[in-house]
Amino acid sequence: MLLLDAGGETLDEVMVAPEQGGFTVTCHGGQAVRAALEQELEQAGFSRTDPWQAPLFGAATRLARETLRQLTLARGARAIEYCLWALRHGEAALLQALSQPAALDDLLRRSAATRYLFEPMRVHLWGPVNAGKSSLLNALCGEQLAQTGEEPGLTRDVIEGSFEHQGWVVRLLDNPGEWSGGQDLDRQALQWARSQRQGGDVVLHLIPPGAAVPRSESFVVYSRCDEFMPAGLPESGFPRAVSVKIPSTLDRLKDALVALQRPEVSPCSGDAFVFSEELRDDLRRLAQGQASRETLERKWLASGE
Ligand SMILES: Nc1nc2c(ncn2[C@@H]2O[C@H](COP(=O)(O)OP(=O)(O)O)[C@@H](O)[C@H]2O)c(=O)[nH]1
Ligand SMILES: [Mg+2]
Repeated sequence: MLLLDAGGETLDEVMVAPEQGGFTVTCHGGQAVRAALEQELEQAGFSRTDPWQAPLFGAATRLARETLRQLTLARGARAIEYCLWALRHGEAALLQALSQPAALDDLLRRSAATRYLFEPMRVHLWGPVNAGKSSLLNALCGEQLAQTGEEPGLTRDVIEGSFEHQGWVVRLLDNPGEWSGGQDLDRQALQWARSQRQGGDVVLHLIPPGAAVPRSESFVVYSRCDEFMPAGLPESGFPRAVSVKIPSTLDRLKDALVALQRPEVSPCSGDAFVFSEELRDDLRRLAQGQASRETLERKWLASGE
């Protein structure tokens, strides 16, 4: 979590660690920084367990505790912004949700997108050897993570990287290429990568110039498009064309990937504030008439110790 001054400059990085019955918040700086942080936390409904010495804050409600726990898992600017919003407004948003059980299904559906804030989307790069998978991983992540080159079999491991775009973190997994040559080791590597692919959220199938498009792949990316640019592609979404030599194509691909996480759901508007699995279950039960509003209010919104 970053602590900013009124002008938006970063003052300090604040660490939050869960503790028994509350949270320890650690920051650098002097009395003024500490006082400002304490004021923020108190406004958000937290109180110090020992006003004189201990720096331990006890959360006012179960919802606030969940939110702070979630803050420690947040990846990327959007996730952090979202948790800070929920610290201030989550209780009001939950109260409103509880008073409208008919609208709960809709809220829960929108809230599913928040999963990617805390567990970034896993995107597998797939396709024939020399499609440019490893080069694309390196270019998107801005780091030399994987070896690249024309010799087939250079990538034998699943290599992981990540990037942040529009505040969302995306995890990328580079895979060995599909080819009929190679040794046992290459075949085993490919088989292992295939099994790993099941655990991903999205598979991008890279099609180099001249290669055929496999039928079942939904996210087709024409790679090395500086060599050959296919005609008739849509402005946004998939299929798209990409080249590591044309930065704008990399940015548009990042846009398309982030769009898959449904960021049109604005987490900081009360649109989708439900990130706890347990709270989701409780709200589902309320929508189905299996739980009462009072029980949920007591559980999530009552002031704790
Ligand atoms: N012109 C061009 N060459 C590329 C591009 N991406 C990769 N390459 C080249 O294609 C070859 C294979 O790239 P690599 O990333 O190792 O492919 P992989 O086998 O799919 O991982 C290398 O010589 C790269 O330099 C691209 O966008 N444009
Ligand atoms: Mg490779």
